Amino acid sequence: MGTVRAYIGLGANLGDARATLTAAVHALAAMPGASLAGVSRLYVTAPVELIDQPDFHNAVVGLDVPPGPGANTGPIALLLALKSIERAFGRQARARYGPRELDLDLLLFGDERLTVERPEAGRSPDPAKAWRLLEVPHPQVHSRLFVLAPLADLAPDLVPPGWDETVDDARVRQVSVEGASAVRPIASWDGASGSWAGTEEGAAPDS
Ligand code: PH2
Ligand code: MG
Ligand code: MG
Repeated sequence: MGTVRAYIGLGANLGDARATLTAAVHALAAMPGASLAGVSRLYVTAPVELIDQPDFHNAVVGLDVPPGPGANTGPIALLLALKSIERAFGRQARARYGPRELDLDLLLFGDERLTVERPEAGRSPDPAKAWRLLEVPHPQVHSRLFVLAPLADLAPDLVPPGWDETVDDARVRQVSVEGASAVRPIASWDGASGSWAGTEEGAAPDS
């Protein structure tokens, strides 16, 4: 039946963010029917929108999933699965853009473009933002270096549906807006150990 390549944005800035994101990669890989297609480098990133909060750790995961739509397949089912992983990792309801234990955002779902009402279980626990629609591609991918940089590690030449440039061209443009120091790669994914290899001082040398 084939699969669809989805991209998931991972972020955390509370607790042991690196350990949380590592465990989240394993939780994504363990989803029924899903297989891990790639893991970006791990980045330490300056907070955007709400600046007065700790730095984030961010990464992007490529996941091959059944295309759907079925009872447990397709973009809505994937969104619900992401929300349930967030809850399993202790995600609490907090201010929009504020600190979080784990944020999993559905960035891209193959070539699909959709804008739909979120099913009940996919809504934010915060009533002030529960109305938000699910949009794929995620509307903020294009203007956030903390997403573009890790996404460009995996798919630099991809032109997401509705865009007129590649992921890497968008990344370069956004570097000129935010400055190169806004996102700092600190480690590369090591499939053999199932973790990012590298220290907070810098990424492991390419090998
Ligand atoms: N997430 C936000 C708001 N601001 N800043 C960075 N650097 N990384 C994030 O993941 C992030 C953010 C809301 O989801
Ligand atoms: Mg987010
Ligand atoms: Mg989110």
